[in-house]
Amino acid sequence: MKVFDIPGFPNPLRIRIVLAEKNLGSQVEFIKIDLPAAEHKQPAFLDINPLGTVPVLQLDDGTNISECTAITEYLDNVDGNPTLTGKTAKEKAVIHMMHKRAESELSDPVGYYFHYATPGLGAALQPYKSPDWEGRVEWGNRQRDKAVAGMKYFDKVLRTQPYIAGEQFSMADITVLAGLIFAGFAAIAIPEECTALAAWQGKVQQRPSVKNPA
Ligand code: GTS
Repeated sequence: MKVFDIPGFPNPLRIRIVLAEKNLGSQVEFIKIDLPAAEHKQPAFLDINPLGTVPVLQLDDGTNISECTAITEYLDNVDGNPTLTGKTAKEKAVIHMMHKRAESELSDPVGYYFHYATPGLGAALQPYKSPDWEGRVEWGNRQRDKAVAGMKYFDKVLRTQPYIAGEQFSMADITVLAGLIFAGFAAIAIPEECTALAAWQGKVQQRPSVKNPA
């Protein structure tokens, strides 16, 4: 298997944590894509993922799988023993619900804020981020506010249960964690009152897969 990504970036980190959780890191060859140089927006990479995002998992038969949710589903189920995406119908449904919220209420808005309201990854990528749109900074700032509201939502969730989707660590935890890491990089602070979220972050940061991702 190959993974097209760039080390240290938040969405690639999600998959590198999954690979470590599933002990699959040694089976993967990583191909570095130069995001600040906009390599992911050039025809060669768009042939692999028309949406121009990383990470992408390429199977040995040449199948390209993009979207962290889809990649995680594959990696979690390939050994027949899913530990991150749920075993029962109910577990799967709740994990997917909370995972969608992790993306839509936290990690995606942080990314939009970073790319639209700040210089983002720099000059080479900005032409791909609607530079002529007058409202881009105001919209980006609203995405930052949405991300902060998302942090408050997950703080509330974690006041009643140990993990984002219930009693077990799951891919929803990985996505919230990556969202918080991205938020830190984009200088969006966790509100001080979000003590349950901060305590959870301290706890999941101790997991071996998070300390040593693939
Ligand atoms: N929904 C996608 C997924 O789940 O894989 C999001 C992937 C994504 O946005 N990746 C970022 C990217 O490729 C990389 S990261 O910097 O957020 O980690 N961004 C490219 C761009 O031009 O926005």
